[in-house]
Amino acid sequence: MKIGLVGYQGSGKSTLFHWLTGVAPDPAAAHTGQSAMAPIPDARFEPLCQLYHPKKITHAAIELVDTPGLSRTHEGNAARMGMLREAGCLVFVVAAFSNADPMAELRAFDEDLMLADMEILTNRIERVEEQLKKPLPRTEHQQFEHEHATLKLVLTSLESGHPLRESQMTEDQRKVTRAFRLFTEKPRLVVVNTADDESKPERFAALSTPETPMVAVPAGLELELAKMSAEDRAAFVAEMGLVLTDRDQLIRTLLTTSGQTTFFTAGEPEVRTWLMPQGGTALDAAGCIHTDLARGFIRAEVMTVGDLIRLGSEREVKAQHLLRQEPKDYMVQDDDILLIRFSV
Ligand SMILES: Nc1nc2c(ncn2[C@@H]2O[C@H](COP(=O)(O)OP(=O)(O)OP(=O)(O)O)[C@@H](O)[C@H]2O)c(=O)[nH]1
Ligand SMILES: [Mg+2]
Repeated sequence: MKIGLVGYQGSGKSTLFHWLTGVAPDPAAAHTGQSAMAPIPDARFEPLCQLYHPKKITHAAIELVDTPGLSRTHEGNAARMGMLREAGCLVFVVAAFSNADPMAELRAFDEDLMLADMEILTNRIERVEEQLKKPLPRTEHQQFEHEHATLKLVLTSLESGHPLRESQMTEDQRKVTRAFRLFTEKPRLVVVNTADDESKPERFAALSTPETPMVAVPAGLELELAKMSAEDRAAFVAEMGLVLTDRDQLIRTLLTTSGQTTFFTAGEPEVRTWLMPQGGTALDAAGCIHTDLARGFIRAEVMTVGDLIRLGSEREVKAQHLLRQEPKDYMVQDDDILLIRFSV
């Protein structure tokens, strides 16, 4: 899933992208957007590697997209919106440096996205209404009626300020809306890009809501610090009395906000995490590794990292009957180490 860094021009999206992925954005690609992967840090690798001494370590990675900034005057935004729609999760980057008003910026940006959604819905509703006037086979007519009712519902709720991700919709209704890739349906996180000398980042707390978490980061400063050698950085941080932002924590927040999670596979050849949607099954996990594993799935052998580290060896985990045999529909947990048994 693509996680889009979105916001108005100059809010610090490219700076944040550079810091999180370690990839410097190419200015020539600024108008089309560009993507890079950010490996997901995980403290559990270290004890696992001490057990397995693997030849190879592989971190699952989230995909971040540095999107072109929207214009505050709306000029040329239609084309940029199309790029933003491709993201499955939105990170609102809001400037809070050089006298910017982050609350006003966030409200205005959110409103721009809502208006764009409303326009799509209104246009589609008009088209469907035209169809409904025509003589159509019964099932087709019913389908249009269902679409019409659903889109009307969503539009009404948007107009009254209730975004789609907060509303209780049936799976049937979601099927209708999914095709439009509405902004209001995407999970989101707010990143407040603070000034280097911001002393009270907690004053931005009002920018978060229960369903939209907020993180305050001096992205420009963090990027500069990340470019320094570890020694210089430590000296600089001590001298200036800075508190570094936990980049690892932010990447993990992006992982969960985007509705994704990871699981482990472990052995002497490789210790590895894999990306999968939250709530995925053992069969989904097998498919993440290789389609052959899903096709020939027999069962998953599962132990937790916690048990393995505590007991010190796979043999001891087995002896304590903590190695489980799980079927296709087993719901994979974040601490699971999976071994997929399959036939070819
Ligand atoms: N003071 C300060 N300036 C910043 C910070 N982050 C970015 N800037 C400055 O803001 C300007 C824009 O930063 P970018 O990261 O390119 O912003 P952007 O959101 O990618 O901009 P567009 O791609 O044009 O939409 C640059 O001149 C940065 O130096 C920050 O944390 N503090
Ligand atoms: Mg940029």
